[in-house]
Amino acid sequence: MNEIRQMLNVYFIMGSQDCPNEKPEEVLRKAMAGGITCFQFREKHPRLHMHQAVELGKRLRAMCKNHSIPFIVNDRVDLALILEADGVHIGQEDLPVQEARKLIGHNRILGVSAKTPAEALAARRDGADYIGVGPMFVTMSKQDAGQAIGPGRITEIRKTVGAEFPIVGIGGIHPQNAKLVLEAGADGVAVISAISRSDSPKTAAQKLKMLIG
Ligand code: TZP
Ligand code: MG
Repeated sequence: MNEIRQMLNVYFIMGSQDCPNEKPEEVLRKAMAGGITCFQFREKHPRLHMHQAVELGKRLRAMCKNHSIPFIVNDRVDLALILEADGVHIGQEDLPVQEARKLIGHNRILGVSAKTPAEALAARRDGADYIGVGPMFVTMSKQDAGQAIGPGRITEIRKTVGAEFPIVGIGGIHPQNAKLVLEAGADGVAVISAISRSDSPKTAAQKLKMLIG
């Protein structure tokens, strides 16, 4: 449990759609130099074919392996298995948590998005290793993220699932507001644009890392 809570400290999420100026490999290289503790491959580019996603995923996966950074795949259990990922992260509209667990087994990490205490409890009951709660703030990186729910929701969910259960906040988080999410009870912050669209992905990651107590 503690290992997963640490892994969530600075959780960088990215796909080719999040990298307008540079290759994803280059952005990930810089983010790793800045000290990210976990990476999620979240490929949503409308024009990228699945076989291209596999090729990109293989390159990013290899980079994470070389740096001992856990590599998590968003949404797709098949892609996670193909890439020999360390885990998969699913939302409320994806596979049922128990079914995803059956497919990935017990040696891979399972993350689940939860917006409410009820969703958080169900995710924990059905086998999630951690939950992602958000959007904390307004986000430009996910069209259907819904309204910001604010760090207060983390405090509420923390009370419901207990002090030990791993929780990461997500959505509109950057170095200037991350402290609010951590103080609310999150073990870490998950970010896309704060790193991927930064002039210096490395500095952005470093700044987030410095906030972790
Ligand atoms: N899930 C909830 S908000 C979000 C996801 C994937 C997007 C987070 O991106 P950003 O750029 O850190 O706001
Ligand atoms: Mg999803």
